[in-house]
Amino acid sequence: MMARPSPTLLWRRKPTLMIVTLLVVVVALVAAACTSGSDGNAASDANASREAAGLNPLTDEQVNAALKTYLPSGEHDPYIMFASGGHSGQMFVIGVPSMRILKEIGVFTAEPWQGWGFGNVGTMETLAQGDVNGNEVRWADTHHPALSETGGEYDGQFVFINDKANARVAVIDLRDFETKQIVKNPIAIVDHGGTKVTPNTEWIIQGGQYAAPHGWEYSALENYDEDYKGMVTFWKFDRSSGRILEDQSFALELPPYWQDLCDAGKLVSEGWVFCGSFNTERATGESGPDGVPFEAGASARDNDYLHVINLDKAVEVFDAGNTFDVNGFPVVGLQTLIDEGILYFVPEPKSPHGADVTPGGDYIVVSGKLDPHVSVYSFEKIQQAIADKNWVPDPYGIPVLDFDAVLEAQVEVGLGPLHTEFDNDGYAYTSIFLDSTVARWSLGPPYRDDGWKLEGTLPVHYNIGHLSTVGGDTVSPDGTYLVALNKWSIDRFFPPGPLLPQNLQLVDITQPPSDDSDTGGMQLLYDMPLGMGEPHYAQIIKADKLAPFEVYPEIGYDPAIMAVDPDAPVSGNERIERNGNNVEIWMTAIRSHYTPDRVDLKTGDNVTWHITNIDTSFDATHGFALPAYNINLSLEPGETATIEFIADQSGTFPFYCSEFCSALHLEMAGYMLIEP
Ligand code: K7E
Ligand code: CUA
Repeated sequence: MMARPSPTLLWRRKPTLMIVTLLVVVVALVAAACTSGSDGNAASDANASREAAGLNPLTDEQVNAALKTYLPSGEHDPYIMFASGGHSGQMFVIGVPSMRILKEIGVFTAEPWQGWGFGNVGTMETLAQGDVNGNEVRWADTHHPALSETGGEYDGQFVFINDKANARVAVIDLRDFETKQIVKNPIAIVDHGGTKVTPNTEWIIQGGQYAAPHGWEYSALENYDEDYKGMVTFWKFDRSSGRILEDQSFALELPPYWQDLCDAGKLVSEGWVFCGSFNTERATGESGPDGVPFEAGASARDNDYLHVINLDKAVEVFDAGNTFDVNGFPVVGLQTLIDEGILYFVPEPKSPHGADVTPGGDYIVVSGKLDPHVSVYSFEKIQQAIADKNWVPDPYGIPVLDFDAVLEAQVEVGLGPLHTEFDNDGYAYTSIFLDSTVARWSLGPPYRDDGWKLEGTLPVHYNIGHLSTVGGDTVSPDGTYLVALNKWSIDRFFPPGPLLPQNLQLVDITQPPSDDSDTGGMQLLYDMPLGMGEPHYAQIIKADKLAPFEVYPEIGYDPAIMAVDPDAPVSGNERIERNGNNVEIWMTAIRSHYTPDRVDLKTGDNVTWHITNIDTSFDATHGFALPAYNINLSLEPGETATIEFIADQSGTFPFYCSEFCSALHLEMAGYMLIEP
C-alpha cells in the first residue's frame, strides 16, 4: 500500500490545495446551515414538525440528548440491559442507549408468544420446578438479575434471577435467552438478597429476608427469638450443564435478622460475601408480642449488621459434612459459623439497604435509608479487626467488629441512599430515594487521590430504587451510561389509569465532574416507561460479549436439553402411530406447511405430539396454535417441541401457525378431528 502523506506535509507542499479545501468546507457548512432550517439551528426542522403535532420546541440541550440516544434503523445498541420484570415474573432485555425493548423472557410466569408454559412439555416442566409443595405458583416478584461472570467480568453465558415472593432462583441460558431451570429454596419461603454470583460463577448467592422457621414450619410470633431464623443460600452452579446442582448446594443458618442484598467479594476480597440486614431489633409487628408496628420497630436501632461471610471457609465446613439437614438440604449451623470464624458483623447505619463491593474488591459501600451518608468499609481493615479480635458479641454470640476500626470513609450524598454502582474512572453512583436523585461521588485511593467527596447530584423522576451502570458491579465497569430505575413516574407520561408505569431514565456519565455543573457532569437523556411490573434491578453488558444462536445449531434441537432430541421428527419420518388409545404424532413445520396436516383422534386418546421446525433461515419461526386445549408453541428455526394432552373434547379443531411466517402463512394450517 502507498503511504499517504501527512496533512501537514500536504499543506506545506500545496498551499493552493489548502485554500481550496478550506473554501469547500466553508461552502459545505453554509449549505448545511441553510438546509437545517431558516435560522440555521439544527433543531428547527424538527421543531416545525413538533409544532404541527402540538409538541413543545426543543432546546439545544434536549436536541443534544436526543442525538445521544438515537439509533438509525438497522444500527444495533452497543449495550444490552437485563432488567428484572418485577411482578411480571419475567425478565426484560432492553437495548442501551436506545432503550428499546428487545424481548420479555418468560421465566416464572407463562408467556404465550414464546410458547412458554402453553403446552410445550419442556417449558411446563421447567415452570413446575418452581411449584411450592405441589402448589402451582405461576407469578413471581423478580428483583435482581445477575449475569454470569468469569474473572469478575460478565461473560455473557447465563443470567440468573430471584423471585422474592417464593424464594426461587431461575437460570436463563444466553445462547437462546430461554429459562432452563427454576430451583425452590428448601429452607426459606421468601428471599431478597439474591441473585449475585461469585467472580467465576461457582456460586449463586440467595440471601434471605423476612425471618421464619427454616422450612417455614408453623411457629407463633411469640417464639420469634428461638424459632425464627435468617439464612443465606449458596447454589452450586455447573457451567458445563448450565444447571444449578441442588445436591451440591448449602445454606447458612443466620440469626432472625432480615437479611438483604448480598454482594460477592472480588479480587482482594474474593472468597468473601457481604450481605446487608435490617430488623436486628427482631421486631414482631404491631400485633406481635412487642406491639410496635414493623416500620417503627424494625428501624428503632441506630445500626444493623453488615454480614461478613467467609465463603471459602463455609465451603470447607460444608464439604466436611459439618451441617444439619432441613428438608433434606444441608445447613451450616450458627454455632459452627461462630466457632469456625465464618461469620462477622459490621454495624451499618440506620435502615441499611444496599451493600456493594468496589471494582477492586477493596471496599464495601453501604447505604442506610435513614442516614444521609454512604459508609465505606475497608476489606483490609475488616481483616485486621478480625485478626485483632476487635469485636463485641451480639445476642447470638456473633462477633460485631468495631465500626470505627473498619470504616474507611463516609460521604454525605443525600436523603435515602440505597444502591451504588461504579464506573471506570473512580466514581461511584448512589441512588437517593427520598431526594429522587443520583449522587455521583468519588472513591478515594487507589481510585482517586482527591476522593471521598460528592461531585454532584442529578434529579430523577421519581423515587429511584436501583441504578445500573455498564458492568457497574464487575471488576471492570464501563463509564458510559447509567440507568436510573425509578419507582414512581407521576407526571412523566400519559397516565393510563391510576396504575402508572415505572420510569427507567437513561443518563450520560461520560463527562467528568466540573465546577460549573451541579449534576457532577451527569446528563439526563431519556425517559422510558415500563408498564409491566417493577424492575428493581438491572445489569448492563456490552453487546459484543453476547453470542446468541441465530438459529438452533441442528434440526431437531430441544431447548430444554440444549441438544438434538433423537426422537425429534425430521423431514421424511413424519407419521402418526396409534397404540390402543395412545396416539403419537411426529410432525414437521416448514414455510408454509405442517406434515401431516390432518390428525384423526378419538375422544379419550392420550396424545403425544412432536413438532420440529425444519426451516433453518434466520428468523423463520413458526407457531402452533391449537384451540380449546390451551396450547401455543413457538418453534424457532431447528427447534423441536412436544405437547401432551388427553383428547377430552370431541370436535373439529383447525390448528394453525401463529407467526406470520410467509405469504402463505394463513394457509399454514391443518385439522385435528376428534371423533366422539
Ligand atoms: Cu427494590 Cu434490590 Cu429488591 Cu432496592 S430492592 S430498590
Ligand atoms: Cu409458519 Cu406462519
